[in-house]
Amino acid sequence: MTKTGQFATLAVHAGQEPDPITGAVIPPISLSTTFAQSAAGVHRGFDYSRSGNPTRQAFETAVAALEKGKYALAFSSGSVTTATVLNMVGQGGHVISVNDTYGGTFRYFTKVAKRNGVEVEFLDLFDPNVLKKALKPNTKMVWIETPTNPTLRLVDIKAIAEIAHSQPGVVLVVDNTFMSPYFQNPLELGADIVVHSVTKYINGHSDVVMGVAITNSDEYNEELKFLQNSIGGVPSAFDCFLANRGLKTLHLRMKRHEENAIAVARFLEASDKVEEVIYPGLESHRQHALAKKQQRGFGGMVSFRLKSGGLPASNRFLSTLRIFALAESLGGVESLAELPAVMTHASLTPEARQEVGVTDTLIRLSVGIEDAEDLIEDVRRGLEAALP
Ligand code: P1T
Repeated sequence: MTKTGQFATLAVHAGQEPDPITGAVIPPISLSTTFAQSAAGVHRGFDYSRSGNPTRQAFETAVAALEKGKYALAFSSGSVTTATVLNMVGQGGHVISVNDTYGGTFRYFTKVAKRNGVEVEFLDLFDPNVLKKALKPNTKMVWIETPTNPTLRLVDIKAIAEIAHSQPGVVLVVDNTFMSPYFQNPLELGADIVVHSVTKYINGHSDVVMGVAITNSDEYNEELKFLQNSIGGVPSAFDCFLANRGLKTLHLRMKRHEENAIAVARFLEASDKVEEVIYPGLESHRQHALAKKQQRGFGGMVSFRLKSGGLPASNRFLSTLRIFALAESLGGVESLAELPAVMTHASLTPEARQEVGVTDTLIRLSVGIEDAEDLIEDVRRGLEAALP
């Protein structure tokens, strides 16, 4: 019986039925790669673990409930989720992507999808009307991230969905990694498929690399399930167990991430060593009104630009931090800081970095769930060292 309820209840209970044999209240780690059949082709829902696995199913059911979707499919990374979804577009297909994406997504689109005969065009979709003029007869997919990584710009999902769907067969995909299902549900705003790097907030403890795709469409689910099984980029049962465990506290963590992010963003905004703070929860964010409209909160990611000093100042900031670890990734309980131009977004061409504003003084913070006062003190010391 599927439990119903609001977010926290679903996070704890959806897909987590007690084991019918032992009564275990937590889905066991089901390591078996294969499942006995009572007659050839007759089984209890699982035949081979690439095609389906009980621990994976528990996680998928929970994520689907939180993203307001009918179906979820888990993958072995956010990147292979992207690759699998892109496989829905056949040779000769045209894809329109927002011009500010995670560096690995940009790399896949420009280097790998291209090899497979898929043309990806990058556009500034922050004005939805840009999409209207860009749709071509062979456009099969529109890909957006919102807020974007790392410049935290927003795309109006509802407006983009309306325009994308004015052409039959165009699939709108939203990478919802930065918001997590707690703060934003793109399917409710008209998206067809939502993807996540589960590695980030959903798992939340920086100990699993995983991805997931969610949809309400029977047709897209069938296609993605076929691709998931054919390409085979599936996560291990152990990773599914950990991600499932992480998911149960998503609501608690996201609230705290946000509280701390607001405190850090306000501190940065008041500093004379900072040129610009980019956080959708600040009134100064250019799209604050849109953030309030399409999100239920603002998340835990804060980007900012040092006032001067170039790369050396950024490096001084980063190497002085004691609580924030200088590391890629985001969304874990611990705070992280990084330099996108050199780290996560190094795979963008210099021109692409320039276009979206990934400069040498742009620093990205993944604000964790520690005590805000300690985080602020760490950032204060970093700024002092960066620009004495
Ligand atoms: O790392 P992986 O699980 O394969 O997910 C890729 C990915 C997809 N989408 C977004 C928005 C992402 O941020 C990422 C991964 N990002 C980082 C590793 C990073 O530090 O930004």
